[in-house]
Amino acid sequence: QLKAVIFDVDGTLAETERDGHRQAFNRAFAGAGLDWYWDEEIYGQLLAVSGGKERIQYYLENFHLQCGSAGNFSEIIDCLHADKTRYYLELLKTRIIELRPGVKRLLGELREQEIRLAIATTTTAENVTALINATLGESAISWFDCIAAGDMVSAKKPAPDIYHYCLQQLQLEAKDCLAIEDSANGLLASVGAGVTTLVTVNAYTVEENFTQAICVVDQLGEPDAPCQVIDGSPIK
Ligand code: XBP
Ligand code: MG
Repeated sequence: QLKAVIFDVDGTLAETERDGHRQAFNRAFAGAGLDWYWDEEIYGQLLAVSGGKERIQYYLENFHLQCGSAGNFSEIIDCLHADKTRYYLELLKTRIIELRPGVKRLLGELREQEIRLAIATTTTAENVTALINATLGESAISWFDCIAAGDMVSAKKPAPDIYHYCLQQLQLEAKDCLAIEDSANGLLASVGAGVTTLVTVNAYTVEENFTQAICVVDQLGEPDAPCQVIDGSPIK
């Protein structure tokens, strides 16, 4: 019997990447006097690297250090990422980022059935809280028994660590849970921890490989706009 549903955040609860995280990264770069700019296309490629700090590191090494050694940029990256988080939190206050279809409905139905809720995400806990507050109200964060986020583990998705951590916090076994993810990296993480996973794709992830998912849908669905089940084979 299902005891808990573990939700990813970015791309699953809400479309936070293109007009949220991406914009915040660009503001942090501009604020630091860097001429870096992540357009939608580059950002789509960079999403293959989960974790904002890891994404900046990858960009630096692959787009700016063609002939030199990577060196140790961790302090600069930490600073840029802290600025980026600040801008993202500001963005959530000023711009309305809505939950994806079916998310609020599903959370309510799971609560009614006393199925526990949890979060397993690569982004920071403060970003999760701000998104939940902005979309569901300040009391909604208490609906979640565990917020497993960001640097609580050292290896981010696609590593399974954040799911292992979440299961440990919930004191549940993988077989008692269902994960909901939007990306191949997320799916690798959840399946890697042995958690059966439903995938709800979005524009950035629709062509990825989801063959390990139990089911792939275009969105979580509302009674008047049901979800479509789609093929999760990679399009390349
Ligand atoms: C989300 C991410 C995050 C966000 C940015 O992946 O990869 O890096 O893009 O957040 P998932 P931070 O949905 O699989 O958790 O900059 O806070 O890392
Ligand atoms: Mg995601």
